[in-house]
Amino acid sequence: MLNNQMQYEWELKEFNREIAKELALSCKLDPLIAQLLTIRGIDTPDKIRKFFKGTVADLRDPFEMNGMMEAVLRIKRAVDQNERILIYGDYDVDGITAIVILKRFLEDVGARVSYTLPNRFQDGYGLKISKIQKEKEETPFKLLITVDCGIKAVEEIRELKKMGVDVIVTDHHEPDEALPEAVCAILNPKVKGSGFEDEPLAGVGVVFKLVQALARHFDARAPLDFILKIVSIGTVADLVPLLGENRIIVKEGLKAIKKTNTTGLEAMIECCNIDKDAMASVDISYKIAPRINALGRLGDATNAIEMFISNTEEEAREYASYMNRKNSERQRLEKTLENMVLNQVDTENVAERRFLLLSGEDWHKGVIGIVASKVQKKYYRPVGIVSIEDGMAFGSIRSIEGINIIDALDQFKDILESYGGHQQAAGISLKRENLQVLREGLDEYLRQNFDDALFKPRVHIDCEIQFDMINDEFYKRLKQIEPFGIGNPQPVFVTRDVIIETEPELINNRHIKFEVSDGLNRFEVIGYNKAYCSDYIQKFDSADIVFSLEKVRWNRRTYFQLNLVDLSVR
Ligand SMILES: [Mn+2]
Repeated sequence: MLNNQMQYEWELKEFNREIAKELALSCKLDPLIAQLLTIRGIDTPDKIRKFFKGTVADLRDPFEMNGMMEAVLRIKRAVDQNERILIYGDYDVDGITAIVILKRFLEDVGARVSYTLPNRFQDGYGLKISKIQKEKEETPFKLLITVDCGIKAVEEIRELKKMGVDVIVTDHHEPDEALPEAVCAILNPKVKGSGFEDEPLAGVGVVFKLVQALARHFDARAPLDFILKIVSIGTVADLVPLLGENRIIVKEGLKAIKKTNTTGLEAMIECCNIDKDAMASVDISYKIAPRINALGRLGDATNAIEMFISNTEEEAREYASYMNRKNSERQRLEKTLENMVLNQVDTENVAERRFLLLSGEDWHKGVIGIVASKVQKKYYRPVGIVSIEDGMAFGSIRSIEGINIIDALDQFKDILESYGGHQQAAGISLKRENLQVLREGLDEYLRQNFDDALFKPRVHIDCEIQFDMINDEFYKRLKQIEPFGIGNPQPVFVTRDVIIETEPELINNRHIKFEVSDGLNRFEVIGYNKAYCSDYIQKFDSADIVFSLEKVRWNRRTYFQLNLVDLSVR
């Protein structure tokens, strides 16, 4: 268990001082901003220009992606010959938004197109032949385009070929050694030689490149504003690094959201209570994404697609409020499962284990992933939550920084029926009788191959600052490096030896609020979900404090607030 006093190991991020100094001079940057950028790998004048000034014009030529021309030509043929196209997607935000933009664009250029996506409970993740077969009987099609899935569907794609279906795979998941054969094209930045290995695009980002290429080839004007809005939502929700193309996409997408109205999106923003003019990437990750994902988690994600493409406000509002209801239902299910899981953890000797595997009969598969994340955060080690149904185990694993869970699962290929995903999050299925082997085996594997220090949660601190540096000018500069997300996190600061001016006040029994100062400058500190630190803080008069900075507007007053990350007494 973590001790209450210091939640994290503090680690001051390292950076090359010489480079930062040079950049500050040559690009006329505030030294602190130059430092933050160097830490984030934005360490040449060209990278800095693109970081601040990058626009759609700086996006790379989509035809540099391997397979792009083949994909475009096959789609062109389908449109010319009036063949029906089926888009096959996924039930998460990434998959949904990918369907939305591809469908919209293809329809605009006159294609006959329909879409389908698996049901988490009936079909599970990825290409499912039975689903496609049914679709084909209802509305025959010759070309299938996968979005946000398909890279591992070697068998299924072979089967489709036999059925006379041509396949274009667009995906961003880690490929196996064997790629699907006899496909028209594979678009996936993670495939060796893709030409886009250094761009960590989301599934919807890959589709965006395809749409860019199609627009050029068809000489059509893509509805760029609409597309960027949708792509930015999928990109932020899928937790890919917000650097390079992704940064441009999200920045421009957020700008477009503020500038113009899109029926479906307005309804979504309204039902999330988002202040549109101040909308930021965090609104997508904390408000929009969970609501859209709730649909897929509870069954049918089609409603989200229909919301995004709905034409009337009334219709869009109905979809949005349905989504809100589903989200509440999801929260309830999540809480119930979380309690069951934590009870099970209590019976374990957590400190002794490197891998936690919790399982139960018929646990709700839609929420096992979120609960796995929560348990991972609490105990800070890879966590698997598994639902057992008819002798089969279906699970979701969340890893920690520095441990690639896909590599780890590779060691257990023999006992896994299927597995896949990303370095930090994976899905698995296996026979129930093999659960114990995985549980002990993975624990042992992590013990053998990874340093103990990895299993201590750490906070990465960008730099030390003094309270007298915090002012409007400073804040304005910080805002310029938004949008924050993976790869470009919100800056975290440490200030040493501050005076704790007031006792922590509890808010809703979950959060705390208190004031600190350096003797001259006084600030309010808010500790979200840090009520448990209250007694500890009370005992001291001064401390080192780790925080991120926020400017809040409250009752016509604006002031700086320190969002507490951690605190330590000297
Ligand atoms: Mn994805």
